[in-house]
Amino acid sequence: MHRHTALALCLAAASTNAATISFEGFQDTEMILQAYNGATGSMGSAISNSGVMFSPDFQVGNDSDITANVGYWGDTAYEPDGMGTMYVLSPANWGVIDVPAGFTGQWSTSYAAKAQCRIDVWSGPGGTGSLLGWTVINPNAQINGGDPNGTFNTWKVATIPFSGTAMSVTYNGPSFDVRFDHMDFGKVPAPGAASIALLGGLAALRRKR
Ligand SMILES: [Ca+2]
Ligand SMILES: [Ca+2]
Ligand SMILES: [Ca+2]
Repeated sequence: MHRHTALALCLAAASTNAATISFEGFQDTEMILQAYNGATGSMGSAISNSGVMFSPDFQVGNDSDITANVGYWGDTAYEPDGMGTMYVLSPANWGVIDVPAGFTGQWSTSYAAKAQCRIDVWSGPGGTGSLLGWTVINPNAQINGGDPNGTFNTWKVATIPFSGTAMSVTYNGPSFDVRFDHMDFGKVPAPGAASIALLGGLAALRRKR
């Protein structure tokens, strides 16, 4: 098979049922709700039709340095993707993200945590079916400061790989104390991407010699 044809097929396969959520374009403290599912969040923001639905427990905070929204909700710095991030505001310390069309391979997110939470990936909607994968997110050192302010300013990536098809992701943990950004559903870093980087590296090495 021609190399370019193989690459194109590989990219097409990787994009099936995949979505990246960056939490940009919301009002401060807006519930995300159906904003990534062809409708709107609680304050009318419509983002995309990616087939991802958030229970009312999930809200967006915009970096207060940029939006002049004071406080707590946008108390972030060095966000990995824009200036909006997601937090949970849940009396039950629980929230669910549904993807009715399903996604495969892995779920991943950037996070800045001041408290521990657990994320589970389920085969059915609403946190039902088989538990396909899970991770515990632990606090990662948060220090004050950044761009120029923000006490959620140290970011890491959490990844849950799994087999089969997932239809929901649940959050178990406190309100406010974990911030999320750049959340990927079914986006696996393609072996092709690594190969291209490797080839680039080899080419650079050759040029140096
Ligand atoms: Ca920022
Ligand atoms: Ca900031
Ligand atoms: Ca963002």
